[in-house]
Amino acid sequence: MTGAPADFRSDTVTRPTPEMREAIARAEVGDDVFGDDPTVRRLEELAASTLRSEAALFVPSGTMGNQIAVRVHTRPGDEVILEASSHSYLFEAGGLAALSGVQARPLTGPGGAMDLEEMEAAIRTANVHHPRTTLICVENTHNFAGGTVLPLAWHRSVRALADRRGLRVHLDGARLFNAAVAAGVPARELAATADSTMFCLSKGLGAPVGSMLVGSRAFIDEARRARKLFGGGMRQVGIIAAPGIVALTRMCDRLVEDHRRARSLWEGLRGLRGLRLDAAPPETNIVFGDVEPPRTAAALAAEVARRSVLVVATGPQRFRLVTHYDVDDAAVERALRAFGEALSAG
Ligand code: TLP
Repeated sequence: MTGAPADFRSDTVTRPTPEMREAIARAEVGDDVFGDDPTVRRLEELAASTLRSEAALFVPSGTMGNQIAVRVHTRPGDEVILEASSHSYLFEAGGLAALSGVQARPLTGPGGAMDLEEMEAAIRTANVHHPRTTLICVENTHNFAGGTVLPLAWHRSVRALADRRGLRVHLDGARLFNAAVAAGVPARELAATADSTMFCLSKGLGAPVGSMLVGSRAFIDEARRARKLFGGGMRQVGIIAAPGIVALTRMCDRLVEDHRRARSLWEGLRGLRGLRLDAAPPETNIVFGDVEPPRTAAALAAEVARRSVLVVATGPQRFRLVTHYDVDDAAVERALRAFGEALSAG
């Protein structure tokens, strides 16, 4: 690892573990569009049984998983309630409008947990002028709220509201297992509150590619069609499903280490003059901070990059660090040193 930068830009940057590379080499494959890839089938069964759902679908990315879910749950012209800083709203290239022809109704809430009363008030009434509200999208952990964990009780209240008003719920659980491990709640309990759940293999779980979409058999049958429509039907894809199986069976419990390291980063960074860190410590593996002007986050990121530490600027002052399998305690130390030097260097 000497010479390699300590890369805190995202937990998407992890390289496959030796065990994953071995699984890739050994994977049995077939044409998955024909349903012939035994490794993909194993992964889909594993994902479905882990979340106690009827069925699952392997998709190339979290973005595609979310967008397929929206496509299946809605019709063009519908309105989707979602959080104003959610990934589906901010970072999926306008997919809601472009791919499903729906409009977003963004709401806010502390830590990414939309207010239940506001949510209920936002549901459209039967009126020829109105779009139909058909879907609520929720995100846990919530990335841009700071990797926050949304409580199971909140998810259950969203479920109850959706049932009362005849809406569907999609859970963007890109980091579902981070939420589960941090809250001490089985991931299946969170997923049980949604009609569909997407989780990523390629983030904290360390797989090189891929996400899972999980739900009822009927939902997954439709999702499989939408995946084809979006160009995500893949062929001998067992070679990338195989590391996903390793990810799901071996990499969940160790996420507590990432959370511990994120906390160390937060503790170290908040002691540095010129930075403002959130008052509450990170609940999972994401740390956000602001650099005081006139410095900019981009300039700070460039300064620490010169010291072989990579972070992203997410706003003029705001920056983000994410811990993962490929950053150890020494990388955390290195990051703290790099920030300290960068801030004192003028
Ligand atoms: N998040 C990425 C960036 O796109 C911001 C990151 O580095 O955090 N849902 C959530 C909550 C996500 O954070 C992400 C990726 C996705 C969906 C999309 O997953 P991919 O990158 O597989 O399309």
